[in-house]
Amino acid sequence: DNGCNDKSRGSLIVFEGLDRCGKTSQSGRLVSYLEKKGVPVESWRFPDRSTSVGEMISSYLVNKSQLDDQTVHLLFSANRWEKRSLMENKLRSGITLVVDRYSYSGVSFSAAKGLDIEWCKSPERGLLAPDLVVYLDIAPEKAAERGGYGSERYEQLDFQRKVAQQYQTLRDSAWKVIDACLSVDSVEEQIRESAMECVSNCLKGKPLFK
Ligand code: DGP
Ligand code: NA
Ligand code: NA
Repeated sequence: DNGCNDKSRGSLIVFEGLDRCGKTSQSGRLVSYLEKKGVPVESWRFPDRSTSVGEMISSYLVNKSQLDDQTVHLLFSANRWEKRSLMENKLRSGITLVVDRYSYSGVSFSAAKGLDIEWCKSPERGLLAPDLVVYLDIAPEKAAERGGYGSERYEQLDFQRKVAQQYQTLRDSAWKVIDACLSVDSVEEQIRESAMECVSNCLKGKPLFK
């Protein structure tokens, strides 16, 4: 692969944000919308708890196992790596992937624990770069009020505050930051607009690799 691809392809659209920011429901709504528009699309999420690496992550998240911070960081990353070639094949075959969490979660959640951010970024290098990152922006306090957190390891206000700070250092030109406290319909409308623009650029042959 020479990294030069001018053929039309699917888009890699990633949703990021704090726990309870509304990502999961908004990404679902976007997938339904794109389907209605006739865009070939699949809904994905990370961590993908269905693989054996994903099972280790899941057991850690529900506090059934203990792993040190570096180890779990590398497992989350491995969980993305094990899907990399499948993702590339889908994108090249014209399928748009709407992904709930990706490398930005990987870096933010681990750096929030105090791990060195450059160390956190390194295993993510070489994964596919998203065409669009929808960041659903919400104050940690507001997210915590939304029906409360579940019982998973990271769902605590103090920790989510640190995650929010880390996310801010990762913004790049692919990011579309949306105020998650606007009405559900207004958030959805903004996401639709950015996503349709993204899909059309990829159909025009935006390169898969930067
Ligand atoms: P979710 O299934 O989207 O609710 O994610 C489960 C939890 O794991 C959530 O608190 C976010 C966190 N998380 C997601 N991806 C990563 C990652 O790559 N690294 C770390 N450390 N945490 C992650
Ligand atoms: Na969660
Ligand atoms: Na979620």
